[in-house]
Amino acid sequence: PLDYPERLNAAAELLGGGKPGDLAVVNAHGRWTYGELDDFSGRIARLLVEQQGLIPGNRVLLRGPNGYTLFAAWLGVLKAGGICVTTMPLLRPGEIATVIDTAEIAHAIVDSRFIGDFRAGADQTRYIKHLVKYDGDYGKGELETRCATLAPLAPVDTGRDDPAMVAFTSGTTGIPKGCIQFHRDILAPCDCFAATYFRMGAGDIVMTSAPIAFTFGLGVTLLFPLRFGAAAATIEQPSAPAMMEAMVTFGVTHLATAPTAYKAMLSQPGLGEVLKSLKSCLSAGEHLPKATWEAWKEHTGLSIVDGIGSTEMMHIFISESGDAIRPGSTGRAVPGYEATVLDDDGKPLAEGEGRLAVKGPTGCRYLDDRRQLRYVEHGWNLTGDTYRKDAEGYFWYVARSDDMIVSSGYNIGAPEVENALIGHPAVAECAVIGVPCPERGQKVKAFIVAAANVTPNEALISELKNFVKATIAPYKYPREIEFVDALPKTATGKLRRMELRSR
Ligand code: 3SK
Repeated sequence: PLDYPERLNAAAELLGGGKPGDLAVVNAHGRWTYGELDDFSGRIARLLVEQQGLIPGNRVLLRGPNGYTLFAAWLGVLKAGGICVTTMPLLRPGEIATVIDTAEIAHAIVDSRFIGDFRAGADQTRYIKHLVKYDGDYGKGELETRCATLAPLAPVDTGRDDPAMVAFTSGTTGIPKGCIQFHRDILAPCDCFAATYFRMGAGDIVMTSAPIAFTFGLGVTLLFPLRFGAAAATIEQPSAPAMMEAMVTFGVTHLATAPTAYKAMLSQPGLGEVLKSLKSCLSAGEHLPKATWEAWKEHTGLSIVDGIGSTEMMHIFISESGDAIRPGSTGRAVPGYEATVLDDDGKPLAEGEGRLAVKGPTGCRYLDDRRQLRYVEHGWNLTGDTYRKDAEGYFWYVARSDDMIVSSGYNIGAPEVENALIGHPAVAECAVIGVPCPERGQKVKAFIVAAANVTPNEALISELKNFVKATIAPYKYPREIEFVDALPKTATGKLRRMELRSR
């Protein structure tokens, strides 16, 4: 399936996934077909080319919540031969300025509700020359008005190895890195991962909490539905109750969200209604605890497909589905990918614990960033995760490589303690770090967001410590527990462990 033709425009290819009259996007503001999405994206492409002088290879910044107009703009940029740089709606002016400077972006299409931070960021740089605003999916913004009299532009004849997008990843620390993805990289996750583990077709409706600025969200809500003729139901404020309400309204069949959302939905009323249409569940972005997988299975009968991906690799490269799932394991290498663990000398291990390394049809290409030299070694992409590979090729998450706590000579993976804690009903979310300790070098500390209606007190702290001791090796229990209202997270929902460490 990856033998793509040399001349390839991913937008044209994706829009060919459904019939013109088929539903492509639905939300609280309307319903749009493949034909309408094709037409509007073609007009946007013409606006960029004929009114703004965009030439192939120029970058276009997109900014707004998931919705029909943002999706049309994304496809329009690709049709015009441009390169999409979609920014997280939550980015602040300084971060927007870094993205504009790094990718040297002259064009921007921005939801007017997010214009303030954009302007403040753009004013710190000298690149932006053209800005068009739109008003969410209300359909009456400047973008729609300017496109109204334009004829759709036929997709530019791009090559499969031409850059189509730059996805910025801030990671959990550090300065953002831009990951360049070619037109073929946009199709690869559809044909490798989704075709195998998250299959969908005409009549199916997908929902996610992830914005398309995060390649996980891009894949599940735009690329996969279009590639396979399905539709996306979008929401702007994806809390667990809002997602559940929208899932019932739109008859969502496929859900892709983070482990914490699955856990949160379990304690919401109305899960039964959601299950009338839901048939497939995917989790990524964070390690999926075994306890959450099991609780979801018990309450819904559905097996969550877990997966690990990265912005550098474009999408998920280890996963498993159906009866082949081993709860607690992320799965095996996705068809088309090779995955292994490397020992301290960089040698692949047949089995055992080491640094996760992966190669396949997609891979890391940082935009002008020497950190490339650390991400790719001897052809392997090093994701920064420590995993254990078993004899049957299943990968078991241990920790981010820097999440290992060394206490009294014991190596303790922070996620292992988190997995234990999250199994307790009083815990809504938790994060574990190592803090300096004169006797042990480091000791395990847990930050906990209590479940609704739970009052943190000393008795609960003792109960949680005993619960962990009874669940995993007792030396791993958190010697210190602090209750917090919320955990610090990145825009893609990943825990900012560094921020907790520096508290
Ligand atoms: O965080 C992940 O696991 C992920 C999954 C899919 C695509 C991108 C990312 C970062």
